[in-house]
Amino acid sequence: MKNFTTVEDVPNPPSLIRNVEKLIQSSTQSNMGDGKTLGLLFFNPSLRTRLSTQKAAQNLGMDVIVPNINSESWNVEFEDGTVMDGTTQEHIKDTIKVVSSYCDILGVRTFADLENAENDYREKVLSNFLTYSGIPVISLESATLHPLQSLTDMATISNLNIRTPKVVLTWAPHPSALPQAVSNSFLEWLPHINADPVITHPEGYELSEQFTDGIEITHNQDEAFSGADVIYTKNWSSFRHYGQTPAVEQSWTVTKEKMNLTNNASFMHCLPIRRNVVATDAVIDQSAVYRQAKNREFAAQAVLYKLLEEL
Ligand code: AN0
Ligand code: CP
Repeated sequence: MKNFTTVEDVPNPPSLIRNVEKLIQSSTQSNMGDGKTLGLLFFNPSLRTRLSTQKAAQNLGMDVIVPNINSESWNVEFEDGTVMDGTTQEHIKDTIKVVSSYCDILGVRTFADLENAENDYREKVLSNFLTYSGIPVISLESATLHPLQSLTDMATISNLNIRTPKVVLTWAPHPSALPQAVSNSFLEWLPHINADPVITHPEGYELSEQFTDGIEITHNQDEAFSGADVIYTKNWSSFRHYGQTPAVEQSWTVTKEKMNLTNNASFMHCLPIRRNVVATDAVIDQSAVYRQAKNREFAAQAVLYKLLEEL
């Protein structure tokens, strides 16, 4: 494996998912990464991705460097061909070439700006990393995908040992506009496990057909929840009216009453979660979310291992 930015970078996704499951069942350490350095650049906030990826690298004997790129470095220019006589001091191309010269593998978090669908969906920032770094690149959530989260989610669902679980991706409310990345990515990975998927969201919140093609979609959340084994919850902003948050009539917050419609489903969410907005305290407190968060470490470890094998 050369990079890890989409499921399409992975030669054998089911095998990688199995490797994560093995680590979930029995964690291991190795010296595979001795003398190797992982660099992590976060242009957006993170708790889980930052810590789980650092921990995973340590489990493999790697050194990790994580500059505070937004607060203690130069202001980065992302536009090509700009006359840099304003507030930005260093071009992203130069940042990438310099940082990668100190590293063997480079991770980057760069969220969607939710202003221009074309720029976000052609992964304007991430593509610079693939072009200029010259070393393997890991997405720590890009404008449109979050593969470390999805790999974790697939392994967490497989580990439930349900033959063909009914997996529901449900939209839930949020006070601000969020990217589609977690949901797109979840759908991109789902065909690589045995699952019967259903998507439910209010009208106006259709995801890109690139990811939903062939999957049942309903605007009736109760109907979707009926008989579900997994309730995967996420807010996202509109794809069609890009980055907007059209008003929604009824409540889409996941409650105990709604969970009672399911087949005793596991409630999953990538976190961070707005309590009593996205889902109620009672739902979150009895959910799989902490297991999911812990499994991020194992997903990152399995990915780093694969990249180190080919260095
Ligand atoms: C981000 C998102 O929705 O993409 C990160 C999730 C892992 N969430 C927020 O910004 C709240
Ligand atoms: N789920 C996730 O990626 O969390 P962070 O944004 O805290 O890294």
